[in-house]
Amino acid sequence: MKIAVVGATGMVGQVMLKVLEERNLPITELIPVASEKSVGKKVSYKGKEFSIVSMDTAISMKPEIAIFSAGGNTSLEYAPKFAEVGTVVIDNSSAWRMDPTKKLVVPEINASELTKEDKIIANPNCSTIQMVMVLNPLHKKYKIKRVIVSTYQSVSGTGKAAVDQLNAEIANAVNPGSVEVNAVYPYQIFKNALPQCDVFYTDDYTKEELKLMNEPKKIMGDDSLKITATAVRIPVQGGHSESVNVEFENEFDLAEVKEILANTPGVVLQDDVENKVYPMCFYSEGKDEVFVGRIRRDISQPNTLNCWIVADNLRKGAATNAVQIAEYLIANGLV
Ligand code: A2P
Ligand code: 11C
Repeated sequence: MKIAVVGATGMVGQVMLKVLEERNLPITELIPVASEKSVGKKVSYKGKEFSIVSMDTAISMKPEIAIFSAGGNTSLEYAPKFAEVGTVVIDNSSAWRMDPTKKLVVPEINASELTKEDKIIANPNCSTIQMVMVLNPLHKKYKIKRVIVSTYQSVSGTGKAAVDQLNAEIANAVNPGSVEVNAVYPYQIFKNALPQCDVFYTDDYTKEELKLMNEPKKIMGDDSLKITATAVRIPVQGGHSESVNVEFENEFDLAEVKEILANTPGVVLQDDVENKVYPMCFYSEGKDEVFVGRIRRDISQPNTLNCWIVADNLRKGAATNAVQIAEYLIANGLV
């Protein structure tokens, strides 16, 4: 199996290489791809060095699968070119997610929709993935009426430049003026919480909030879901956290909710307030699972609960989910 990783030098691309290695995919040839300026640079995989190649070289090598994380414009331009030579593209950008001709996949939820005809498959947004992993099993059992989500998102979701901004601001707090700050956010992020993730779009919602409001409907296959979101950037480096309020059509039993989540593959229940057990981004970093806790009734209205959902945004939120799609394609003979 020839697999190309497009954007192999980037934050998500680097994690993809790590996840591919850990999960031991049957790769006979790894093709790392990045922009022209990186051609010839080395990346490591399974203890060996691999040279970065250009897009055109990678296309000429006709990989069976190409996992993209190189930005939306790169995907729009190049994913169809890979598809034309028979490659199945798994794309981590937002470019194809809401295209009705493309599938938007979280393997635990809707991988069974995939067929041999799908040549460009979209990987959802990080904050969406962790939320639907928890919502989907509960929706099946109690039918969700409305969701109110507020996110607390790590700077790694914005990329390396944002991680550098946070670290520079921390260094300057200790030694003022010691490090140059190249700000990617409109304000300082250290000691701050920015109620803006990505750019403002329709009706004064940000692009990130609209992804949270629209992508779950497609993944869970239910347009009737009502979701409203507020996305906030906080000064943490790895792991997004979400406060989620869920109103159901039907009554639920709290113990049963916890049991359902404890038995959901890919979800880890961390819910024992007496012993101060609840999910935290600090501990989610480097893990592939989605963590859920603080599950409690919303006592202000019937059939409603609150919970706290945490995951590593670069892992299950991006690289791991994409690699799981590749695993599904391979296991089911779809490539
Ligand atoms: P490069 O390192 O050569 O710029 P991040 O999301 O961390 O910013 O990373 C983006 C990734 O996408 C990097 O690996 C980057 O490569 C790659 N990339 C950006 N533009 C292109 C392009 N036009 N063709 C191929 N790879 C690209
Ligand atoms: C963030 N969710 O944390 C974004 C990053 O659509 O894949 C990923 C953007 C996307 O800012």
